[in-house]
Amino acid sequence: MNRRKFIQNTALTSAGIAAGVAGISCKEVENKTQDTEEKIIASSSKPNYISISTWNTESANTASGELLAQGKPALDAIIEGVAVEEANEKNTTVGIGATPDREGNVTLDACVMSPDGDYGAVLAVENIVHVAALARKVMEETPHVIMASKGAEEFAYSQGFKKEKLLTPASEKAWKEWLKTSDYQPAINVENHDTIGMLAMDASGEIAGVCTTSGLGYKMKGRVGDSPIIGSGLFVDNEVGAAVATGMGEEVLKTVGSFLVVELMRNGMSPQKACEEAIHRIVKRGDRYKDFQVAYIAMNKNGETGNYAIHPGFTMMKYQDGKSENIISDYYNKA
Ligand code: SD4
Repeated sequence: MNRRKFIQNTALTSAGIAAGVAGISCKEVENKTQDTEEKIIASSSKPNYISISTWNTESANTASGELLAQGKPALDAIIEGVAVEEANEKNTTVGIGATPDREGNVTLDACVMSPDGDYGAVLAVENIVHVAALARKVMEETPHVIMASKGAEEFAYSQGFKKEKLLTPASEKAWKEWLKTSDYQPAINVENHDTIGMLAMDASGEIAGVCTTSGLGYKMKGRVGDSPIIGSGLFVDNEVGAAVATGMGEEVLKTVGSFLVVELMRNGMSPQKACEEAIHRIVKRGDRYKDFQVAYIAMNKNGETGNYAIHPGFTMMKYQDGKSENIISDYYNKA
């Protein structure tokens, strides 16, 4: 018996019994059966593979999605996917060309989590473009999970990473312009690009996640945000799902946001509801949310996804079964 037939027969039998008990007609039974069948099929329509990422990061997410389509593991797909934007000089929030700290140093943060629940991160690294790949090296080639600053940079060279100048003429010019006022007020949405958080489920159903960023533009020297911190910027539990954050890292850290989203999904919430609840945890801490943006994206083991932000302007890229779309996120601040 094929699956559709099985679902139909199962639904018919239960609906028939229910009709006998409730005293309703055969036609009504048939209609109810169709409803039930559609609901069962909808809830079990898991994508073959899926990649989602924060903001309008189409090139990175499509690169990941296409690798998944070729049957590549989720972990490889996301690292190669974000590498596309890390190498893009025009992207001012990741890799080469990223906005520096207020002293002109470009320092990058990244982390990765595997389907096995392993994790690796690098904090405040200079001169290395592909910090997501470096975080993977920390995870796979060292007994540690986090490496910071100079030590992480030296480890990168030992692994064959090249030394590169991350401050481009354009980012240097923008920094010098900023120095004229030195006004540190992170914009609610940094237009077009931002931290790239990416989650993927491969054809075997395995989930992995990554986050790569230069953090907040013109931050204090040494400042590290949520992005490379397990449970805050990113969390993956291959039995449940995964979540990743973007926006004001200080606020995500205080609520351990990505872990919270995954735990809410573990307790039965959809990815969408879980993202909404994690945002509510932030906004209920007081009116300060009016001045900063935070957004989450999430996926569960069934390939269902969710996204939610404090303010309008956030979008999520989704590549699923050969199709790429940019989804405009719902948000809390409708005032
Ligand atoms: C941070 N969460 O360093 C990052 C920055 C970011 O949108 O995502 N900005 O706080």
